[in-house]
Amino acid sequence: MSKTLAYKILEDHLLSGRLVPGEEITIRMDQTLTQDATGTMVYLQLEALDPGRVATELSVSYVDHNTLQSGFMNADDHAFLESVAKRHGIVFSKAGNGICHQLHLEIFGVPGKTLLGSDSHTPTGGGLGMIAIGAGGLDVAVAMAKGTYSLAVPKVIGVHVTGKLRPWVSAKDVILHVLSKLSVKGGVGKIVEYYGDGLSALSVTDRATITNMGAELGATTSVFPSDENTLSYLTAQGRADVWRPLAADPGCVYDETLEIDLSALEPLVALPHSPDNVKSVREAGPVRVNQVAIGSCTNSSFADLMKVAAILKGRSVAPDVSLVIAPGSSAILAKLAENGALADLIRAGARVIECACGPCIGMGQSPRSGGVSLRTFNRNFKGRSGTPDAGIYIVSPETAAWSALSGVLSTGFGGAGEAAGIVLPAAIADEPLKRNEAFFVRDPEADKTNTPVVMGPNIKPFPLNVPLPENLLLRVTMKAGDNITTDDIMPAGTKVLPYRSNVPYMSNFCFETIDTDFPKRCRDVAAEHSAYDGCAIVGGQNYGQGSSREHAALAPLHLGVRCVIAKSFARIHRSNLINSGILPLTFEDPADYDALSQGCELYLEHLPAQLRAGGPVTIRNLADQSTFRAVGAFSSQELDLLFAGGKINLLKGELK
Ligand code: MIC
Ligand code: SF4
Repeated sequence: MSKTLAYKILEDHLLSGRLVPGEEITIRMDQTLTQDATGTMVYLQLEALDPGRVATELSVSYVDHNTLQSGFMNADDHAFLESVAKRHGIVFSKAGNGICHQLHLEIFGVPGKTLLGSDSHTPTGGGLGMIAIGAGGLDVAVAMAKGTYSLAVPKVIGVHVTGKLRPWVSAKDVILHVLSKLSVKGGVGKIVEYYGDGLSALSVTDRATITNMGAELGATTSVFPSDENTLSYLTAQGRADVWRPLAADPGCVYDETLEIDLSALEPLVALPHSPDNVKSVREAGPVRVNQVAIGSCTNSSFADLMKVAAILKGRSVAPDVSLVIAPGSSAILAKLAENGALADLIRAGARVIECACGPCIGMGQSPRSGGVSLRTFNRNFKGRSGTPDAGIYIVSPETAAWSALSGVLSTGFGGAGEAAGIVLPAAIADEPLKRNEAFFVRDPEADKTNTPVVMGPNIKPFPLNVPLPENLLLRVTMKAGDNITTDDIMPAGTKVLPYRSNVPYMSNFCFETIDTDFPKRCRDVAAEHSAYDGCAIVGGQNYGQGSSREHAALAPLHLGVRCVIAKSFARIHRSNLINSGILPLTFEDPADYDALSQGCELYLEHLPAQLRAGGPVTIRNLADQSTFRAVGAFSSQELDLLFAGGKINLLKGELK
C-alpha cells in the first residue's frame, strides 16, 4: 500500500504498536536535543534515572535561551549542563554558538532520522526530511536513557504545493498562509507533510522556516521530502554523505489535504496576539513601527540574513525605529563578517546581538510601552516580549527589513523593491558554512560517568507527585479561557527565566499575566490540608498551547494542582501533565464549563476504578451537588503514569 513519507519514517523506527491514527506506538529515537531553559530539568531527571551513557545515536545539549547572565543563576546552569553532558556522552554547545534548531539543522540533522527535543520548535528538522518532535523534558530524558518515545499515531495532512514564490514573498508567508487556513488548533494530533512541484524552489532553510512554525499549528510535526535541494544544503554544510532521497509513495492518500499555489501568495503578517491572526501586509495598512527584530529559530539562517543585508545595504533604519538582529548561529555570524554583510547591517543602524533566542523569549529588547514591534519570530502571545501592552506583529525577514527602513509596516513587494534598486539574493542560497568547532565540547568516546555533577545554589530538586488516591476533593483555583498558552501558565522573560532550575521560586509567577493571586490561592488550599487533596484548574479550548516547557506542569504541581479540566488540550502540555501525575480531563459536554467558577469544590470519587473502566469520569460540583462528566481517553501507559503519580516515580529503579 502507498504510504505517506511521515508513516514511512515512523515505520522504519517502529518498536511496538500499529500505525493506525490514535493508537499508541513506541518508536526508536535516533537523536535528542535539549536547550538550557528546559534542559536543566531534563538533566536533573536524567540523573535521577541514572542511565550511564545515552542510548541514542546522538544527543546534544544547547545553551541558547538563558545567555544573559545577569546574576550567577544562568552561569550555574551552564556549568551544570556541561558537567552532565560529559557524564553521559552528550555533545555540549556553549552559549553564543547559536539557536538549537538552527545549529541542529546545520550540523546534526539527517534525512529519515528521528529527533526528540525539549523545545516545541524541534520540528524545524522536518525541513531536512526528519521526523522531529517537540516534547516535555521528561520524555526527552527517557529518550536519552532508553532510546525510545511513545506517542499516539497522528493523522497526516498533505499540503500540495505548486507554483513559485514571487520576489519579496518568502517561506514565512507560506506558513502564515497555512496558519490562516488551519488556525493554532488545526494541527493538533496531526503531522503536516508537504509535497508537489512547488517544493523545487524552496531551499532547506525555507522549508525549515515552514516546519518550525508548524508548532504554531499545534501539529505533532511537519515534514518535507529529502531531494536535490536537501543534497545541496547538506553539501554546503560538508555533510553530503548523510543525504538520502526520501519521498511519499506515489498515490498515497492523506487524511486531509490543503492546496497552496505559491505564485498566488503575497506578503502576510500575523497581528497581535496570535500567530493565526493573519492578514496581508497590504490589508493591515501602514502601522507605525517602534522596533523591528530579526532572528529566532524561524528566520535567522544565512540566506535570510543575506536578504536583510541586501535590503539594508547603503540605507539607514528610520530614525524612530530600533532594529535588532540575532543571527541563528556563530557560523552564520562569522560568514556575514567575512563576506562584509555584517558591516552593511551595522552601517544601516542595526543592533547586532548575540546568536541566541534573545528577544523571542523576552530576554532583553522588550519594546516600549504600547509599542509596535515587527518580528520575524514565531509567537506573538500577549506579554511574551516583556512589555504587556506592546503589539507584536510576525512577518518575513524581507518585510521586517523594508519596514525598518520605512518606519511603517510595508513591503517591497509588487515592484517597489526593484524600483528602489534592491536585488535580493537567489532563493536557494546554500553557501558553505564553516562550522565553529570551538563552541562545542564533545568527547563521545571517553567514559566520563565519574565526572562530578556541578550544582550551584540556583539548582533545586524537581517536585515529585504522590500516587493517585482513591478520591480527590479539589478546589478550583483558576478558571481560564480558550487558547491559554504555556507562556500564560509559566511566563518567561528576564525576571523569571533564570529560575528555570528552581521550581519552588518560579511557582511564585505561575499564571502571573492572568492573575497574580493564583499561587497564594493554591497555597491557601494546601494550608487547609485537612479538607482538600489539592487544587483544580478549569480551562477552555486548546489549553496549554505553545512552548513545551515542563515548568507549566511542574509549577502547578508544586502548588498542589492535581487535575486540569478543559474543553481540549494541546499535545505537549497534556503529556507534561500526565508525566507529572496531574490528571488532564476533557469536558464531555463543553457547556459544563459554564457552570464552574473559581472557588468551587469538586469531588472525584473512586478514581482508579473509574479511570480503569475507560469511560468518562463523573465529577460532583459540591456548590450545588450537580454532577458532570469528563473524558480522560488515557492509554494504558498513561494510566500507569497517573496511578504512580508521574513518570519519575514509575521509572525510578527500572533502568538501574
Ligand atoms: C519558546 O519558544 O516558547 C521556548 C522558550 O523555546 C519554549 C521552551 C521553553 O519554554 O524553554 C518552547 O518552544 O518549547
Ligand atoms: Fe528560542 Fe524563540 Fe525559537 Fe523558542 S521560538 S527556541 S525562544 S528562538
